[in-house]
Formats: sequence, C-alpha cells, structure tokens
Amino acid sequence: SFLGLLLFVCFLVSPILGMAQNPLIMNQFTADPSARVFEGKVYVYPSHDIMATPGHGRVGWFCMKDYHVFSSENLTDWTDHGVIVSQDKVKWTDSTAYSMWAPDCLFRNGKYYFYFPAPPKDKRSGNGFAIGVAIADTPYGPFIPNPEPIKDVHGIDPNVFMDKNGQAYLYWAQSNIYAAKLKDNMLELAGEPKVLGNLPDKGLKEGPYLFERKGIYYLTYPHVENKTERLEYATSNNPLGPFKFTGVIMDESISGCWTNHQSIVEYKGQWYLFYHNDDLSPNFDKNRSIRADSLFFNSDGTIRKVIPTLR
Ligand code: FUB
Repeated sequence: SFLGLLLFVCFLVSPILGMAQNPLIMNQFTADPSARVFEGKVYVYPSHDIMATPGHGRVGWFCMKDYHVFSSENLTDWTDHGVIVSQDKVKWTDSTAYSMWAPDCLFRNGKYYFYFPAPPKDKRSGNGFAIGVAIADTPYGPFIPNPEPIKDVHGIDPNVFMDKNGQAYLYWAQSNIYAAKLKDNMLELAGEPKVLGNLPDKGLKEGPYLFERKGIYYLTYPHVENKTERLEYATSNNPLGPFKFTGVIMDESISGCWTNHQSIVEYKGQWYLFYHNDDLSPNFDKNRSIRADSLFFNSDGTIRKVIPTLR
C-alpha cells in the first residue's frame, strides 16, 4: 500500500536526515507524548490507546487503562519499560472509565512525579476528570499512586513545569487552560487556579505544555476551530502570563486525525517536537501513534513551523 511504501521510505531516509523514525512506537498505540530528558536519555510518557469493547470503555471513543514509559538515546531505538500506572491500582479512579488521558512527569528532590488525569469514582464534583500523582525513585518506576487526586483541580492534560528558581507550576485544561503554583511537596496547589487569558477566543484549547528558553516562557497548546487540532503557542516573560498569542507550531493534520498533542524538549543540543497522528490506524483516529521531528527557533525566539515527516 502507499502508506506501507511511505513508512519504508521514511525508515530508509530518517537516519540520513537526522530525524527520528516516525511513528516512534510500532507495537502498540501511543498518544499525547510528554517527552523529558532524565539521566541523559529521552523518556516519553504517552497515553496508551487501546480499543474499547462493550463493558470496557466507551466503544468508538478514547480508551486507555494504563500508562507505559519509553526511553531512547537516539530517538529511533526505544525501550518499553512496561506499565508504570494502571487504573485498577489507583484507588480514587472510576475503574469502569478506561480514561487514563494525557500524562506528564517531573523530577524534583530525587523523586519522579507522574501526573495523570482520570475520572474519579466520587462523582460529587460532576462527571469530569481529576488529576492524580504517582511517585517513583526512577523515571521508569515503580510508581506509587497517591491515595487522593490533587484538591481543587478539575480537568485533563496535566503539564508540570519547574522554573529556574525552583518554583513548580501545574497547567491543565478544561476547555480553557488553567495554571497554578504547586507547593514544594508537588501534591497540592500553592495558590488559586488562574485561567490563562489572551489566547484565541474560539475553539477548544487543551493539552497545555509550557517550557522556557532564553527567558521566554512558551505556552504551547492544541487548538481546534474546524475539524482537527492545530498546535499553537503564546509567549510571556512570566510562567503565569499574561501570554500573547505568537504563532502556529504545526498546521492541522491532513490525515484527518482529530487530536494532536505536543511536548517540546532539547536533547543533545537539538530541540524536538513530540506529537501524535493516526499512522497505524488511519481509519480510527482514537488509536494514535507518537512521532518526533526537529524544531528550530528564529533569532527573535519565534518557532519555525514544523512540517511533519509523515502526512
Ligand atoms: O488522549 C485523550 C485526549 O485526546 C487528550 O487528553 C487530549 O489532549 C487529546 O489528545
């Protein structure tokens, strides 16, 4: 097939062009990649898409019951460290939900803190998501889930950022993007959640991912106005804003995959965009596959649009 031929050509040319080989993981579906550099390697914490079946998740929708973590030193050969957190081991989650959505991980004071959204079994705050934390001594676990989700956080797609002064921040989404300082214990908010304004008015904004480069704080997020999500960014000189919409990192997917979800990381002197598409499941866009491509900055700090190395 054309897709097979395309994958084969990408496989042949990717080492020559210094690109990652996309999609990164071939033996399972992966989405929402949060890439981090820990211990000299890239670790990717994705969602783990599976197929819902009657009684196990919502048929035709996103379905996930656990998380794996993958590591690599060359972005081509990946080690699957296996399941690090699963919904049946997290006491506060609704174990019928199969909705372990986009996670993130941060290192602090010798510990790795893994943040993940899931619907709680306690429905007093409605049918939405809460955000939990699991803690480990290594980037690949074993992770021990905290018995309760983070208080006062309702939403999906947690992202954690540690500023140079040691202050950590939590970002998350619930149609808009929210942010708050975290206490030093990394388990509680240190201030009121704030809606980050000045982003486009219309369309769902989710999947926040914040990073800093040369004193500029980049708030990146997928934004959908029409059919599929476009990766955009806003900048500020403060991690809590005010942000100014700055540009587009990646255009809408021409494959028709509704979602996209990004993280941006520097590894061995090169910046990379991690994101996802539907390469291994072109007819069902809730079974996704993660990718990475090189990302470049202009001299004024703006990001050059990344052209995906697959359709
Ligand atoms: O993976 C489920 C949801 O799809 C994520 O939480 C969103 O960011 C979107 O990618």
